Amino acid sequence: MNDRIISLDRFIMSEQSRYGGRGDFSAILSQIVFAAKVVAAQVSHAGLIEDILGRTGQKNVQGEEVQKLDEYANKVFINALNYIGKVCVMASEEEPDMIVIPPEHPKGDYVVMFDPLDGSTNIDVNVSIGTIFGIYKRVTGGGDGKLEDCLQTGSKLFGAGYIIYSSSVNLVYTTGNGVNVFSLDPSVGEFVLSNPNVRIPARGKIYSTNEGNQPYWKKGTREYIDYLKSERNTLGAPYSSRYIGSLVADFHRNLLKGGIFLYPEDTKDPKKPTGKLRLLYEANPLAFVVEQAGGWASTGYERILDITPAKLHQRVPLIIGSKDDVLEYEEFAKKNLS
Ligand code: AHM
Ligand code: MG
Repeated sequence: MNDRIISLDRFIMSEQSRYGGRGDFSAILSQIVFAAKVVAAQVSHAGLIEDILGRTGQKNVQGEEVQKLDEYANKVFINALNYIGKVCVMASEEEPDMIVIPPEHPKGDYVVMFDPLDGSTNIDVNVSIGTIFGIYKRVTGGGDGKLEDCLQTGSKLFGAGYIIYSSSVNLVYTTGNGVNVFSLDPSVGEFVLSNPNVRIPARGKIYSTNEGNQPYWKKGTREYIDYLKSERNTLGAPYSSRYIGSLVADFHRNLLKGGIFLYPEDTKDPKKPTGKLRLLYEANPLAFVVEQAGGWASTGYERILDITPAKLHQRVPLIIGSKDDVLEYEEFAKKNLS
């Protein structure tokens, strides 16, 4: 075998020796990788399997229709992590409450937050979707994990990442020492390092937002997007617009090419005045990844990783990507406050 090919297992082992761990975190990551492969296999068959594709007719805790593949992915990740003795509690975007570890299994020192299948409204139309995860050390003593283990600020993340199910399957993760991208080689069923130590450009040429929400945006956001589309901006030329509508896919493109993603606060739905995306399962893990790659993530008013969560399914405005772009957005947003 070509010794320049670095498998994910080899990479995880070398990282473990760097931070002197006992292997608990590595075991969690290996289970996430296993679950990702199982989900990837189902995603690639989704168009073929009638009872997987499509809706269940039920609503999830966010009041949204649940897709069958969401439920499937949710179960796969729970079942991959709940018996290994390394996790004390989990929480998922698809579950109303914390996920307790069954009494027959030992409890560990880590807490896992995840969105099992983000962008799931795109499943039916064969657009990229993803899984997002964040991993914390527990703050409570021992035994079953508690709500306070789940409600930690993002700055306490021990590791975070995402998987993107697309023309190829990528796993992107960080343990606070840079960001690495792995690609699944389907011929051997293993992830191999494809983009080591990714750095996001300080400024991009792409903005990514659901512009259909413009009538509901605050003045600062409207002025910022108009500015990007003009020749008055820092580039001296209009930015390009790219919006897939799958956070993981929009984020991944901007991570590699540079750019800014915005899901700002809006007045469209009075029940969601602070935007759509969830702090624990979406914003925090991606904010940790982007900062590790040299980027920035903000609500427009404060750093995402500094927010103290008040509840499991808390939503936040999310402005994330190239650092200079996100900081420039903050100036527009803050000016609008006065
Ligand atoms: P989901 O977790 O229910 O899939 O919703 C999150 C998704 C993100 O992937 C994406 O950025 C956003 O919702 C798109 O929302 P909209 O359709 O309002 O533009
Ligand atoms: Mg989601």
